[in-house]
Amino acid sequence: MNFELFKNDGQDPLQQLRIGPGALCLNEFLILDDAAIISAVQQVTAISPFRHLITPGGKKMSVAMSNCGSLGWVSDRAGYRYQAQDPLTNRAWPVMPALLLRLAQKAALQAGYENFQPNVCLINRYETGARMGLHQDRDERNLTAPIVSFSLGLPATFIWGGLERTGKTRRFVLKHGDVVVWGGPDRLRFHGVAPLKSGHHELTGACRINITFRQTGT
Ligand code: MD3
Ligand code: FE
Repeated sequence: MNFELFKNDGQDPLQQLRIGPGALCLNEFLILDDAAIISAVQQVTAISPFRHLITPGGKKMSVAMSNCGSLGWVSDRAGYRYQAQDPLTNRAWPVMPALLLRLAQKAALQAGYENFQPNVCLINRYETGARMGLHQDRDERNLTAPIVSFSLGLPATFIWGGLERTGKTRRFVLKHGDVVVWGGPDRLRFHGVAPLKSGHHELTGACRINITFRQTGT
């Protein structure tokens, strides 16, 4: 990640950057496990394939999604929600691969969150031009738990706003191997992702993969 206001000067041996009171970026945290993470994603999406969900407003999302864990995030004309069944297969979502759970918990711990037990793992695939408009993540019942996000493949410009939609935004780049842990007062910030620029990454090809780990009730 490259956050222009807080450039990492390389002096922090943990390569971590505080971007807000409750948000910490762990640069290249995933580098040693990147290939294993991508193969875990492929195992999940062989069972629950990537698909473009429909928003409640009837638009097809440009980001393709899948989930693993006991609940998955879905959207359709009826709204956004977490559910135990994949609507595409009518079966349970695949089990969260142990490697993904372990790395998400390790990152949360490093950011100071001791008992992170994510039951949702949302996997987003961005192809060229795919974007995510400014939104808040508030479908989770437990807003005290952080969200942990993994970025893999092509870089993306992340847009970080305030607690109101109209607030000032900042932009920074999320790169391959970066993890961001968002909690506390930063948990309800508006955020989005600018349209993905075309490119090639040796592990993911023309895509960016973002994985978010969440803890929620039903
Ligand atoms: C800041 N995904 O899936 S991850 C999402 O890169 C989502 O695919 C983006 O926003 C992506 O909902 C951003 C980073 C992230 C996730 C959750 C947050 C940042 C957040 C919740 C609160 C504040
Ligand atoms: Fe989000």
